[in-house]
Amino acid sequence: MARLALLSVSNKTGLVDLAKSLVEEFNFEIISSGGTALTLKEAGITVQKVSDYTKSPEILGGRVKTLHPRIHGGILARRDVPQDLTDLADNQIHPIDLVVVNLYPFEETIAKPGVTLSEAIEKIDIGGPAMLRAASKNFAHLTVLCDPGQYEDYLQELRQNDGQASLNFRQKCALKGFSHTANYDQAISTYLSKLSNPETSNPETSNSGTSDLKTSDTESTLPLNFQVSGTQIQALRYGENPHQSAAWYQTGTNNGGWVAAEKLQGKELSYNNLVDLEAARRIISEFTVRPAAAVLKHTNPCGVALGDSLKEAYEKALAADSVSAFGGIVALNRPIDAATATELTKTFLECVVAPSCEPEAKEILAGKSKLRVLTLADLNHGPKQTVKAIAGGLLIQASDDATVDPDRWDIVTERKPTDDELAELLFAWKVCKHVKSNAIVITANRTTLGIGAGQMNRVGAAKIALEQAGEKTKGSFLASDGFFPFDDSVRTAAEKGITAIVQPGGSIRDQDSINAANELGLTMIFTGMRHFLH
Ligand code: 93A
Repeated sequence: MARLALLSVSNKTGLVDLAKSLVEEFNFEIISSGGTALTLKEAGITVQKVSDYTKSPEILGGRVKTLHPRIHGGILARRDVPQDLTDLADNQIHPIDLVVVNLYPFEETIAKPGVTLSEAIEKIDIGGPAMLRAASKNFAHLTVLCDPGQYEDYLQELRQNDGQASLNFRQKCALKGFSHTANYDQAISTYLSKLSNPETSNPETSNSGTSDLKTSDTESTLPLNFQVSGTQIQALRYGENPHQSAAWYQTGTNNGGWVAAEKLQGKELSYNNLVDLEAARRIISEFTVRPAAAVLKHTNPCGVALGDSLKEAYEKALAADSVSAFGGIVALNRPIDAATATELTKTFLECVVAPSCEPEAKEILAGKSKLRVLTLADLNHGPKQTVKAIAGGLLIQASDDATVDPDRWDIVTERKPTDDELAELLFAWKVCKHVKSNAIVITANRTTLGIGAGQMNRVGAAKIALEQAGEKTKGSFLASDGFFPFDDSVRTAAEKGITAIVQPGGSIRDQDSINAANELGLTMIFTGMRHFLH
């Protein structure tokens, strides 16, 4: 038997031309579901109906057309696994070399005015995604096409490679296949979530005009199933400044994150509050083992500390830079207790967030009725992507949520850090990860002493951090979010009394910095991973 191609498409654009080339140029045999087979027959192309090939009629009004072991066995069989080939032979299944599927037009259907739920449900494709996913999974052995725009590229690929698609080409097609089914499922869940939550589908509060910022099927390996559901959670009084309008939108259909946070008291949340709270959530989620507190201003931490109790951690974080803490955002990684609540009420703060709040603490905080107090049970659950708008588009990247893993660190100096020094460097590095670049963080006793944030050169950041740490730099620790291009930073640090440094490494002059650290008796670590934050 010739090579087998399975064609089952709702959008029949380009179908006939593709099929012609497959048969005439590359000697494929074609099997197709009912409507596709009819189109091909009418164009004079030889095709076998899937129902004839499987000897199973299409049933349930078309709900079951291709869901059959002869189809899925042919797609999923590994051509290099003898048992798979035996299974194919025993069951009279032919391996399928090409799967061309595009799905029922679900989104087009629900966009029609007055569409009923049952009409929408009938446009949820089951067999198509099953084939797309199976074929994408088995890209090592076959090609999957889910978009008429790929047909010509595929034919060119065959022409250039003796009738075979290369592994690289097949892998790219598989990625597109999975992106396609992921976006498709996202559209269905968004639709159903709006139905089950009529409040959010209120035309007054939803903005369907700008909804569905779906990714195109990119070739990126990032998890880009990014989608704005078009549901407004809240109109905000204004944006970063009073002349900027702003609103808070929900992404996807999962109501987690800040949507699920409980606001116990305080003034309305502002745009800047939410931006700062998210930065606070990210930094506090680094610390789970000991009670931790972070005080932030304008998304940068101004004080971070660990303590034996939450109160102690907060007091240390506040004292780290009590001037900057005024009007700050506080994140805590333990339930707020009465003792901590009492301390919180002593300073003017914008917001406090913690996993929960004890009843007595609630009463104490209520004395500061304007203070926004939020509880967010799962502080560790962040978005998988970050988004920035640029002229004409959006930049989407995977979040910097790589776990800090000291086991992969490289101690580059003759003097090795003690366990306690290593723990302090880990603390400094975790804080530094959440400081705007260029970032320098100086710490001691699991407390920040000086933070240089957002400077245009590293020397400037170091200057600010050292100045802030003042006399306390003796025996302290330094973290830098980027490598040192020269040895001057190491020399200045040592002069001020810093004894240990953590930095990514990676400069062509790394050895100069290592030599300086050795000469001055410092211990230094290269993390091998940088954490720029812009
Ligand atoms: O109703 S389904 O979910 N059940 C199936 O078994 C099935 N197999 C293919 N939809 C199914 N399809 C879809 O039918 C394909 O994804 C494609 O969109 C469409 C093509 O049908 P036809 O060839 O009859 O026009």
